Amino acid sequence: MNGFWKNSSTHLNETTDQTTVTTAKPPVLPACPETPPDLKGPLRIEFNFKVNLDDMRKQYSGTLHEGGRYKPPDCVSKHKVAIIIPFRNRNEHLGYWLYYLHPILIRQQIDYGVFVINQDGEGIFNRAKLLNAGYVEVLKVYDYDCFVFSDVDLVPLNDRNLYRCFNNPRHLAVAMDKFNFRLPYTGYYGGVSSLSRNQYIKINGFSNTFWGWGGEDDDIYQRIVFRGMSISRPDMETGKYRMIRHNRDVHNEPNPQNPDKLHHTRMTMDRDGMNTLKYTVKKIEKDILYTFITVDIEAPMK
Ligand code: UD2
Ligand code: MN
Repeated sequence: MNGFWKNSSTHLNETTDQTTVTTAKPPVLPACPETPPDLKGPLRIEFNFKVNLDDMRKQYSGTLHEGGRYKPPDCVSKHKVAIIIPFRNRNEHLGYWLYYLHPILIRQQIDYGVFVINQDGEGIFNRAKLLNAGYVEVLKVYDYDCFVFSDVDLVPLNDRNLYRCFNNPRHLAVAMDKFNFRLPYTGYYGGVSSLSRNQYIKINGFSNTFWGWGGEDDDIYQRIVFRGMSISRPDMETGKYRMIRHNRDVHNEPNPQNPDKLHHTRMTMDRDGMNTLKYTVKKIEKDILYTFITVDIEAPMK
């Protein structure tokens, strides 16, 4: 038994001589308030220093549970959120992400875990397929009911941008510095988004077939619209983000076939998604700051 599980409803107190067994009820925690009380609003975010993960590990050892998981200590959160990050070879970005996001997520009083889904090998990158694999893997860990899908290089500039689920699929990264803090187009759904379990199931998850850079976010947008849902978004002030500057990675070139595939989403979405997902888990590493899951997604070579 450890502190992480202290929200569970009963535990047994046994005396040593076995004669009396009493059931002691732990103090009942109140529900967390709908609006977290300690949010700061606009934040200052910079990427001009080196993150020391070992310092962070020490700093968070009493707060986070192994695997990068957290529950508010004083109240019960109704938001069980898995944060899923598609990843390969971006350790520096992951450092900044962890540095800035853990304090924000803690202030937001959610019951969360951080899961980095690392693509194994040198094949072509596939962001959406990694997100699908992440969805399946996190449900083996805990009964998550909300999934936030985040690029590793995006940090919110306002902690009122809540990492939780809403009545419709949510697009969180609406005002990025790289797009001059504007939405590049109405159907833009890239960067950071959240879907509840039901919303994700309704759209058969994401496509597994968008290899390389581009289009997979537009495909997700279309799936949502074709299933009769609309997009929920924060206002443009709350939804500000900074993206860490970077070059295009190797093995993630724009794929000229991807834009054309968007004409077929309506026809193919029922046979390309969570019901056709195939991958193998190679390794699961639990750090205090995150769970790192390496998966083989059968990526073709360039
Ligand atoms: C944009 C979208 C992104 C996605 C992508 C098209 C923004 C801010 N984001 O990202 O959501 O739709 O276009 O596919 O507009 N990654 C790795 N290693 C790699 C390649 C990618 O970790 O080698 C991960 C990482 O989490 C990264 C994400 O995939 O942030 C998206 O790739 P990107 O950052 O290279 O592409 P970008 O910024 O154009
Ligand atoms: Mn990026």
